[in-house]
Amino acid sequence: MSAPVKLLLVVAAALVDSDGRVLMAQRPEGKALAGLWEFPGGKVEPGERPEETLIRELAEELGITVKEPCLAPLTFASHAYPDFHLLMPLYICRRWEGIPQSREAQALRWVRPGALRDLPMPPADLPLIPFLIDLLGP
Ligand code: 9L3
Ligand code: MG
Repeated sequence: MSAPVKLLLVVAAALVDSDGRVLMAQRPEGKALAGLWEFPGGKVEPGERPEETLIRELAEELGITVKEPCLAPLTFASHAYPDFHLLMPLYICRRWEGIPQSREAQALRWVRPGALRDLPMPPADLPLIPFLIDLLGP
C-alpha cells in the first residue's frame, strides 16, 4: 500500500468580464507559490459548502459580492503536490457586484484565455486553461 495522502479541497473561480477576459491574481510574497498567477479562490473550511467558500474568498480577496446562482461549475483540477493532493473545482462567474480590487496585496490582471499560457501559473491551474479556451475562445 502507498502512504496515505492528505486531500485538500480548494475552490477557484474564473471571473469573466464582458470582453471574455478572465481575472487572474498573483500569489503574494510570503505565500507558497509566490509570484505565480492563479484563479482566485481558497481552501474549503470545515462546515462550509464549496460555493459558500468561494463567495467568502471572492469577498475577502477582491471585495466583490457574488450570488450563488451566478457560480456555474466548469471543470476541476486534480494535482499531486509533494505533501498533499489538491482537488480544485473551477467555477465560471460572469456576474458580480462591485469592482474586483486587490484586498490582499495581490496583483490582478484581466487576461484573454489564449494568453493564459504566457503567465507563470501553479501547476494545478495549467490544465484548466483549455477548458476556458473551449468556452470563451482564445
Ligand atoms: N492553489 C492553486 N491554485 C489556485 C488556488 C486558489 C490555490 N487557483 C493551491 C495553492 C496552495 C493551496 O491551493 O497550495 C491552498 O491555497 P491558499 O490557501 O494558499 O491560497
Ligand atoms: Mg486564496
